[in-house]
Amino acid sequence: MALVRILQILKGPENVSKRGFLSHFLWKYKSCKAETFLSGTNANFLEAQYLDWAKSRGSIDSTWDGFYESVSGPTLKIEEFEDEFSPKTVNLKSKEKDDKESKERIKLHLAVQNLIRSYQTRGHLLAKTDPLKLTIGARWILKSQNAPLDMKGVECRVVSRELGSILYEEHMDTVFELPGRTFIGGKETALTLREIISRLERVYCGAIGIEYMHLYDLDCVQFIRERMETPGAFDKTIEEKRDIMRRLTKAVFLEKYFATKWPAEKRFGLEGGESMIAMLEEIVDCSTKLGVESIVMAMQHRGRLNMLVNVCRKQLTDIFAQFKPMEPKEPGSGDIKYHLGTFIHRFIRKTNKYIKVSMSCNPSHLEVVSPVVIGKARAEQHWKGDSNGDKVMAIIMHGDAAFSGQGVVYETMHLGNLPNFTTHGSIHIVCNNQIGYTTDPRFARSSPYCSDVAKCVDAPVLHVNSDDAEAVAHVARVAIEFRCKFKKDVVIDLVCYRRFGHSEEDEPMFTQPIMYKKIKIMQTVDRIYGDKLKADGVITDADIKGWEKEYMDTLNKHFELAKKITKLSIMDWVDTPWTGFFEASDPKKIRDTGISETTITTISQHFCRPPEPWAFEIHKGIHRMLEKREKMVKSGMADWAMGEALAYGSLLRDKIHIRLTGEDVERGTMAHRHHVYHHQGVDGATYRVLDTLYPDQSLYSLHNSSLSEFGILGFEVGYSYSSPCLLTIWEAQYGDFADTAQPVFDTFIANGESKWVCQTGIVVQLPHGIDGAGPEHSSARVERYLQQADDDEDNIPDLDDKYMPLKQLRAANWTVCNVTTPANYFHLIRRQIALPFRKPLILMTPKVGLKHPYYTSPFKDFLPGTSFQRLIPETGPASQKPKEVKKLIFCSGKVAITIDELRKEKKLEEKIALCRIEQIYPFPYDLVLKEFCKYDKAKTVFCQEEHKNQGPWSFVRPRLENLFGKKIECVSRPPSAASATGIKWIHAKELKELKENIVDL
Ligand SMILES: Cc1ncc(C[n+]2csc(CCOP(=O)(O)OP(=O)(O)O)c2C)c(N)n1
Repeated sequence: MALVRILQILKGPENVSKRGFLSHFLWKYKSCKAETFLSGTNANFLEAQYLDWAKSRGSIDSTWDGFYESVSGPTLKIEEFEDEFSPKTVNLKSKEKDDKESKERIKLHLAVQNLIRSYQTRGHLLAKTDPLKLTIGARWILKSQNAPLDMKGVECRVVSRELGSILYEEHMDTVFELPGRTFIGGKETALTLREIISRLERVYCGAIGIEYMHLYDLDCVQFIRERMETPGAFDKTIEEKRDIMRRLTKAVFLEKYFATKWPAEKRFGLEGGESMIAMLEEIVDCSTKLGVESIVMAMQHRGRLNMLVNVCRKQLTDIFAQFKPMEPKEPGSGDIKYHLGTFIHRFIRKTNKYIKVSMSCNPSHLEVVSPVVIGKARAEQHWKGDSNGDKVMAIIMHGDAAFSGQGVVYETMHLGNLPNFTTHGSIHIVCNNQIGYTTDPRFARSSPYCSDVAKCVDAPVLHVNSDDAEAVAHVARVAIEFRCKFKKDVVIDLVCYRRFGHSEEDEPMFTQPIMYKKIKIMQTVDRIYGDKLKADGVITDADIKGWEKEYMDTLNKHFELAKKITKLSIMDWVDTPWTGFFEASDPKKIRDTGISETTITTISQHFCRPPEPWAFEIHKGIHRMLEKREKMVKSGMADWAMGEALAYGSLLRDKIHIRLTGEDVERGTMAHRHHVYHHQGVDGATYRVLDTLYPDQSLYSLHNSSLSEFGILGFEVGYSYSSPCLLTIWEAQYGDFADTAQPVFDTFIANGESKWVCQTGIVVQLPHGIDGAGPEHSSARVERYLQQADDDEDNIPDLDDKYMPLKQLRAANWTVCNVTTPANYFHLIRRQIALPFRKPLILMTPKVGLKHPYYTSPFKDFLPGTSFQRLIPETGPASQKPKEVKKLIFCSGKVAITIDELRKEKKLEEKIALCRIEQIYPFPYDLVLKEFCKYDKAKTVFCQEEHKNQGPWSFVRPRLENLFGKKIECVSRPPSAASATGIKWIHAKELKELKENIVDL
């Protein structure tokens, strides 16, 4: 029936060409049911075959009889339908011609489809995103192919091979059906090739270059395609245009003002990239529309002051005051003005909503702040119960050279989809001024774009010409909408230029003369956009003058006000205030860290109890471990793992949220922790032991991390800034691997408080010990953390002051400990929260030998009244007759076991007294002196298992000598370049010599 009707209709249209009637019909009448099985070539084939069959049934295979009977019915007379246009299969020549022409048309259509796809995929290579017009993405490809760099005909080679090989000028006015995977047609379903290309060029090769076809999620692809391709998508209302103009005016005039008032002051001006402000303002506006309540931001130096003023709405007075030398109100080193942070609850007029905007303090070390701010955002999501990132979002701003050069960018971005680290999408904005200090991009990266790292984390990249203000605003809107819809990272590459040198002191013509000749003639973006709007009749000269005057008046007013500020308050620049915490704590008191017997019983028994066997099948080895643990508990003892569980468990009960991450922390590198059991029969099913201690306990976020120290430690530091009611712990797999996160220690943990009054109570656990494991996996390099201690070795504190230990802690930049008993570990961890302030804790933890009796403590050492011991004094036979002691050994860490075992073996327990310095920094002068005085007849030495040029020796030596007023001997391994030997024989020899020296009286 259908075919007959088709043939009948085909007789009608006059404009039917002489070939492919059926396919033409299908083309034109797409809604026809036949479309589902008839198309192009097979329709032609069926039509021709049908005519053959109708004339003589035996002429084709009899299996077709049923089909043609069903569609034609018995009464069909072919003559009635045949006409001059019907395919004449008898005429072989005509059939061949038809086939050829039909193939040709298919070829052309496929070519057009490919062309569209090519633009979608590669059009960005031709996008005119460089305001200086010096480069386009394609240039990089041509260069790598050693092809000539002239841009003529470049599209054929770089974007699409169809143009000029299949599609020529003669096809330009042919109408082609648009495939479903494009929105360029708007309501139209077919366009001429000329129009198709023109629209593709406009979308993909104009001021915006889009990389999105690599995305795995087709919905993401489709979303961006629609938001970019739909005709009119970039259009702005008059009000929006005026807003953009006003924002540009502020951004440009603020930089000009700085330059006029403080021409020689370093500020890393935004000149050449001012539209970044309009971009951020658009993002902030739109985020409030989309439900975002808090934006956590990080950014590098470039344009930071402008951002602080015009986006974070920091008072201009405060910024201007920063330009003059002023005595600070608070102690600390403070920081330069373009490193400081702030936060504000901004009211957005357009949406009638408040949004919190915070800018994180950051160091000069480019990109170190990136993981920190991600951690902060994640923590804020936790506190707000924002499990899907609807309310809190991170924005990170980068420089082009840093974004492509710094590995921590990847270490940050790869966290994007990890369930326990994701912030549900962040916006990355690269202020791409096409230069890094004095280095050209071609010497700074191996890929066409500075943003290419984004592709391996499945993020779309929107490149945009900063001199096209509306394109900038559009890209901003697409980015925020994408992030809020898909909760994935998105990158904006704001291609701009740097009007002056790297800083205000630099002369760029030394190194980039050609580029800077071009830059000299560039107009500012407010002028460019203002001229455009004037030409379009959207604004007048008077509007522009009015906005400029209004802003200049504001600037002048604040300039005058700034003169009245006489003292600098670093507190005014805090980005994450801990409201109420300090006020509520007694500054002279460390709260008790001991816990009741009931708590010990509850936690210890829970920690021994396996899950119900019918519900969860655990490994036999875990069963055995739990049985042993139970016996231990019954004997009233706690090992290292139990000490830890008691500390964490009791804090969780006290509503302290704990987050512990690191490589393999769930089991523990030393296989001692086992806080997560894995079902032996059900893949992925886990039992998290400490999650069910108390019904109303806090969240215990224990997570194995990716293999990244820099990224994860940075993240956790950021997390720890979020609240004082939180214990954040990062554990290195082995202590020395923490050195790959060195910038986080150097620029945040060690001095964040001193620079920015940002406190953190982060605990960094570093498995440490020289035990024959080789040069690595041995020493956590305690000497480095001690070397960074903010402490004067010549200044012995007032030992009669009962508050001395607390004062020491308050003044310290961090604490460095190497504890030797589970009870002391327990108290130290709990002390982190019991303090009336927060301090980072660098903690050397044991690696092997955790089953050694030394690493056990009786439960009585956890009870109320007990506390952290900064020094564990001698309590054995030597302490009974101190005057007979020949040698007093101060040490730190597991070498105490060696000394203790050795003196037992050599029967020297009465002759050698041993004192363990558990808290190395702040140095426990009072307790050390007490022991020294007690054994005043003994020779005093310091013993360490580390090599002499490493370990705590160089730190403790001057302190001991200043305290005792005499030289002290060091018993250690000899100096060494490596932190341990990899040769067993040497290890044994070193140990033998160390032992000989220990017992040498
Ligand atoms: C980790 C690190 N290495 C080197 C520097 C020194 N430095 C400061 S700015 C800069 C160039 C940065 O270029 P880019 O990222 O493109 O930002 P721009 O200054 O151009 O905005 C360099 C090398 C630094 N601050 N941090």
